[in-house]
Amino acid sequence: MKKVLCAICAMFLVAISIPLIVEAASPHGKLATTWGQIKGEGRRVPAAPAISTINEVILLDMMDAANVGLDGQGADYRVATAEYITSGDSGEIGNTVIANDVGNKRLAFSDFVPFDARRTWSGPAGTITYAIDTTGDAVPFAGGLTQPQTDAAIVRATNSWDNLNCSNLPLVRTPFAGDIGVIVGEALVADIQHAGWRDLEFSGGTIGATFSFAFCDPCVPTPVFTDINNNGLFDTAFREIYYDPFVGFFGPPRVWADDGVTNIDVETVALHEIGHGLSQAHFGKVFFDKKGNLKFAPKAVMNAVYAGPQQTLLGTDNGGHCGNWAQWPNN
Ligand SMILES: [Ca+2]
Ligand SMILES: [Ca+2]
Ligand SMILES: [Ca+2]
Ligand SMILES: [Zn+2]
Repeated sequence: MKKVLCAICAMFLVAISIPLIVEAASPHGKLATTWGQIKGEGRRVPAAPAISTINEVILLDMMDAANVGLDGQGADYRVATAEYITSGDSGEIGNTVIANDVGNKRLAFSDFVPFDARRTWSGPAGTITYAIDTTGDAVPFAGGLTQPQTDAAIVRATNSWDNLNCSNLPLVRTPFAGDIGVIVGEALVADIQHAGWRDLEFSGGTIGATFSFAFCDPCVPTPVFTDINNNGLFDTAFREIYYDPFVGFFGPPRVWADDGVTNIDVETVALHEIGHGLSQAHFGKVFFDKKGNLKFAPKAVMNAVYAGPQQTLLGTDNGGHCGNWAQWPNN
């Protein structure tokens, strides 16, 4: 909770520093235009910008702050992208955002390199490790779930990916009792990290996000991300998953469930986020029809919007996973 309160402070800073963020974000043409007009009119408060824009400004600020911290530590990785998923009843659609200070934006997306010696938190060659925060962060503020229950739901979701026949990918848990979460200055112990429900507060309809960190060389003043296996993708260092604590932005505590019926279902969201952890992007067209009903083409766990419990992987989810991992670690 302490850190969520700190997040409040950080968000006030976001509000104050929005014009600066906007100028830094000039490659995001839409953002720059919107805020530039506001600035030109001398107004402090925008006239109802799209909620997704606010979601993304806040995500970008989290990423910038994390990267400033990593600069100070002399780390050889930086957060490069964040992918967020929204709840279907929010009327918003999730997206991917790219950190402001990513120098070589052309290679926006990243993937793990087999046998990458830089991933010292990874398992023996060919193993992808994961870790789940078991501190108080593992307990959502509402819904009554306990740490063992959220832990079990995340493990079930992990096993759904691990059990796909097309890949021989061992997903191995790293036991760790401390507070996990590099974005908030906590531990790095695995390739895929579940940081919990109490580290970051997302805005709008965002219910979860996965941050992708990639290796850089050099890392200062602007990170140049590496591609040591020349596959056209940044080399993933690790990925972190955060679950949203409050509806909207510090609204009522968000209710999380694990019965496979009640929203918001932990296993379903974990399944989606672990998909990102395993390098899958969002898939499928998602839109609202004229009556405001959510539509998918096709329906997939990797759709950018949560539409209720879906604890099994669907066709395109399997296809995407097999495309990424069938040859691992020989690719
Ligand atoms: Ca944590
Ligand atoms: Ca929220
Ligand atoms: Ca690469
Ligand atoms: Zn997503």
